[in-house]
Amino acid sequence: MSEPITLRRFLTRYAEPGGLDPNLIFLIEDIASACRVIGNRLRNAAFEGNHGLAGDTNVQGEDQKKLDVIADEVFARICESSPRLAALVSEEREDAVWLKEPEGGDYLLFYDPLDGSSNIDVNLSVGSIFSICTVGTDGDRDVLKAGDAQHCSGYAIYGPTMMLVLTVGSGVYGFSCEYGTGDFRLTHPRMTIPAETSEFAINASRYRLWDAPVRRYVDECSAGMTGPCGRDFNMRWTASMVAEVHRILTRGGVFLYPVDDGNRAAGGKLRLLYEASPMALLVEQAGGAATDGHSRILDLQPTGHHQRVPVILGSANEVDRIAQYHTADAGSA
Ligand code: P6P
Repeated sequence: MSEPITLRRFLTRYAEPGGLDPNLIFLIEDIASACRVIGNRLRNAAFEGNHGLAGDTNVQGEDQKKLDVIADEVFARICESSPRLAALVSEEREDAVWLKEPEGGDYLLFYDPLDGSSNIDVNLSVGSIFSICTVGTDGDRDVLKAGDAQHCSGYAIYGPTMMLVLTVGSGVYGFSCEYGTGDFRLTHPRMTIPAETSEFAINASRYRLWDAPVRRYVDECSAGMTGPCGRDFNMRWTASMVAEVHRILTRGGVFLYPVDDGNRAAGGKLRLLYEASPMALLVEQAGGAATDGHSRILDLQPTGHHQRVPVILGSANEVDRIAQYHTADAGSA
C-alpha cells in the first residue's frame, strides 16, 4: 500500500516541481500546528470555561469571544518562531506585529484566527483563515498586498472532521486531521468547483437592504423552474465563510456577502486581507471565480489592514451572471 501523503510529504515532494522554499514549508507546518491546537481548544471549551464572551471588543468593534482571543494568541505563539516570518496581520489586532526587521523574501502572515465564532456556543462549524505573502525588499514594511501577490492561502475547518485546505498556486488540496495521530493526511486532492450550480448562500434576512442586481439574482434563483433559470435552486447559510467556501470547493455553489444599505458605509462586511483575498485565491485555483460584484477580488489594491469588501464567489457561471446584472444595473443608472 502506498505511503499516505501527509502534509509534510505533500509540501516537500508534491506541492511544486523543485520543492517549496523550506522556510515556507516551516511556516505552513507552524500554521497547521496552530490549527491543531485551536481544534483541541474548541473541543475542550466546555471543560475549560472558554465559551462565551471575553468581555472586550476587537479592532472591528465586535464582541470578542474567549476563543477568538485564545485562537489569536495560539497563532502568534506558534508561528512567531518561524525562521523567515517578518510580520503578523490579524483580524484581532489593530496593527501589524513586526517580529524582525523585514528582509526581502521574508514572509507576511495574514489570518482570521477564528472565523464564524458566533457558531461556537451552538456547536456549529467554525474555521481559521490564513494567507502568506512576501516582503518586497529589505526594510519594506508595506503589508497592503493585492490578492494576486499571495504565495499561499488556506483555511482550517473545525467541523465533524477537522481539515486543512490550502493552495500554493498549483491547485487546491484538502488534508484531514487523523484522530489519534493528529496527522494531516491528503484526502481531497485537486478540489474543483463546477462552473454550474443550483445552490446559493446568502443571509436572506438582509433582502430589504440589497441592491437591485443581488435581488434580481436571488429572485431568479428562488423562482426556480418557474423562472428564467429553468431549474430549482437550494439555499444554505451557515454564518461561517469557511464552511460556505468548503461546501463550494466540495460540491459547487455560490456565496454572496454583498454591499448593502446596512454595511455600505463600511464597504461591506468581510475583510479583504485575511478573508476575501485568501478565499478568492482558493476559489480561483479550484476553477471558480471571486469578485466584489464588479472587479476580481485578487486585483483589488488594499487601502487598509482591515478594509472590508463585498464578496461574491463560487461557480464561475453564476458569479459571471451576477457580475452581468451589476453591469446592466450600472448602465441603466
Ligand atoms: P451574518 C462571520 O462573522 C462572518 O464574518 C463570515 O464568516 C460569515 O460568512 C458572515 O460573517 C456571517 O454573517 O450576516 O450571518 O452574521
